[in-house]
Amino acid sequence: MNSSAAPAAAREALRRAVRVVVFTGAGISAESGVPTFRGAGGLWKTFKAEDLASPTAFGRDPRLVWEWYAWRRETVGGCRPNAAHLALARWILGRAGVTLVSQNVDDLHERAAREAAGEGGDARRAEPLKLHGSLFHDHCTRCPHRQASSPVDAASVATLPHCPECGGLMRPDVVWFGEMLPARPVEAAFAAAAEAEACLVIGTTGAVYPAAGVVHTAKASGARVVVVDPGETEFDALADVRLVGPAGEIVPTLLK
Ligand code: BJW
Ligand code: ZN
Repeated sequence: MNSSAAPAAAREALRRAVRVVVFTGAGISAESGVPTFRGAGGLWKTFKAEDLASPTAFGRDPRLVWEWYAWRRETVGGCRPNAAHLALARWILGRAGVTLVSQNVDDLHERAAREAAGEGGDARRAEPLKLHGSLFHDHCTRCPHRQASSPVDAASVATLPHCPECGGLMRPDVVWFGEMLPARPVEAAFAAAAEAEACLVIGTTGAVYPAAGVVHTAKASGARVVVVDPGETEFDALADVRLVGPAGEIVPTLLK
């Protein structure tokens, strides 16, 4: 499809669909100032983000990994939802049948949902199924205790957050490589994908599984797939429509 026909084709695919699954990744938050994982923005100090997000890295040096997460919490805390998060939240609240699935651990979809819903609205309808956990929760490495995050002192292992129930070391409540994804959001995401007539993918390389399987499931079930990304992604070959550019520019126009 030539690039001038793509926006109309994407709008038509979304307009015709009764059920839509939206699948987002780090790229949707890039224009808010949240660093992505891969590529030039994926470095912290001299470390690759991909190498820090692992149980091995945490086992080797929990202080370093906690320092990185504390930095990310602070960074995300200072960011605001951008035009793409907000357009998406308003669109979801304005129609039925949309399931938002996100790999992101930031809370920008949730904040956009609250902003779009305003006083008294039901923001929960525009909150995402979070496949990789939440930056703003911790869980214990020894027992099932989970809690909302509080400020982290990463000066030494002794000052890191410890469990109020068993004294074990707490860790960020996110999914690292080699770990299982949370069952309930995963099941809901794949069920929505299997029923969707359209799948809108925004800002993800599509390299990480099983999350990327949501888009493959939607495609295999007959959904038309629209990909919004300024770069190449693993979904380009299966996309029915590619909209090449930043989410903050493309998504508001697409969902107007
Ligand atoms: C813009 C933009 C703008 C820029 N606008 N766009 C099948 C095949 C191969 C491997 C596997 C497989 N199944 C499982 C695996 C192993 C592994 C995996 O997938 N590896 C591959 C990388 C090779 N998966 C796992 O280990 C998963 N667990 C698992 O499989 O368990 C099963 C099991 C367990 C035990 C025993 C046996 C089996 C877990 C994966 C967890 C991923 N976790 C992370 C970290 C989360 C915590 C944290 O944030 O700290 O999740 S890794 C990281 O990648 C993060 C992200 O959610 C995820 C995806 O990244 P994303 O969103 O694609 O970001 P980027 O940076 O890669 O891309 C940004 C995109 O935005 C780019 O396309 C840009 O162009 C674009 N962009 N500006 C729009 N303005
Ligand atoms: Zn504990």
